[in-house]
Amino acid sequence: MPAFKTPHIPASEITPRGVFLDRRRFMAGAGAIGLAGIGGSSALAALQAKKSAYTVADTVTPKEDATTYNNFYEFGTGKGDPAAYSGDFKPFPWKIKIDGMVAKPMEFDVEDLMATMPLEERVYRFRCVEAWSMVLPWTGFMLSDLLKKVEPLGSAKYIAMRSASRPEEMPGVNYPILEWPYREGLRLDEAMHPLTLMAVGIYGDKLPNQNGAPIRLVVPWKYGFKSIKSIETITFTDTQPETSWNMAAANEYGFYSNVNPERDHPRWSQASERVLGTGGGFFGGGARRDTEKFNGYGNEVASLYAGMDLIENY
Ligand SMILES: Nc1nc2c(c(=O)[nH]1)N[C@H]1C(S)=C(S)[C@@H](COP(=O)(O)O)O[C@H]1N2
Ligand SMILES: [Mo]
Repeated sequence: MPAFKTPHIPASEITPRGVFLDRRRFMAGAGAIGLAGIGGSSALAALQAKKSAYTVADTVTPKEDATTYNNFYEFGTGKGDPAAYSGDFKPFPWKIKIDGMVAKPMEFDVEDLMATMPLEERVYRFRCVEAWSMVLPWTGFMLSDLLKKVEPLGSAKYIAMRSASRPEEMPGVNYPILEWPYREGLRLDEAMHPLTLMAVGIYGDKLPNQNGAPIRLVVPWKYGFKSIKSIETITFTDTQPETSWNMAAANEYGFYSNVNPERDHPRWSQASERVLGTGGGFFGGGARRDTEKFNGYGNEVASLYAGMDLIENY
């Protein structure tokens, strides 16, 4: 990636909410994201985002790879299926409903959110549990900024999220591959963490259907399956929510699913990963790199798990 000058970022944006950032890593990448903007598409005007200090210096994965090699089982289990079979999916108009243990249950129109929420562009590392990884420029807002609007009750401890399930538009949900609708959850402190992003775009443009249009979660220190796509409902609860992958194979996929090179998947090592779009090779090929604990975000999130056994709580 060519070297670009790092843009001036006001001090107020460098440590949002007083959270400590590894500036060496995050700042070095802040310039690179300008690249997506310069070559940007016309839809960029619809997604006005400021550059975020929550940006890693890693080389961004080519768009071609990130939009054609996907997991989105509602459209099939093959890596090429989501791009091939999501053409009938209609991401707009879209409502997202937030309810459960809150003072003000609300429903939001996603195009309104795109126009009114403080959008940021953030380059994040993303690590799939299948031991491949990528680096994507997301456009989105902090989930905490949305959750605060519904005034969560003090008794709420988790959020449960559900994707759309539309047999007419999503061929995969006609087969019992997973529990539909796809469901995921987070502990409330994880959900409120400033790194937890609600994404509405990638590469400066709206999300392609295969990447979770029109709105999906991104939790960069957890395995990719926690980052639920095409979200319809968020429900506050006081009990740990069920998750589709845990229901499918509880000994393989836990609730926390923090990236952890020390805890192998029962069927493969998690010590290293294939970086999509690097090192030549074929469809989905890529050079290997060592996997970092919390996917490299330990400075920001390790304190959430102080005192927890992360081998037991996988
Ligand atoms: N609704 C839904 N969300 C999902 C999935 C899915 O099958 N259905 N797959 C997950 C997995 S395993 C990964 S690795 C990421 C892939 O996101 P990407 O297409 O942006 O790479 O989406 C996650 N979110
Ligand atoms: Mo994944």
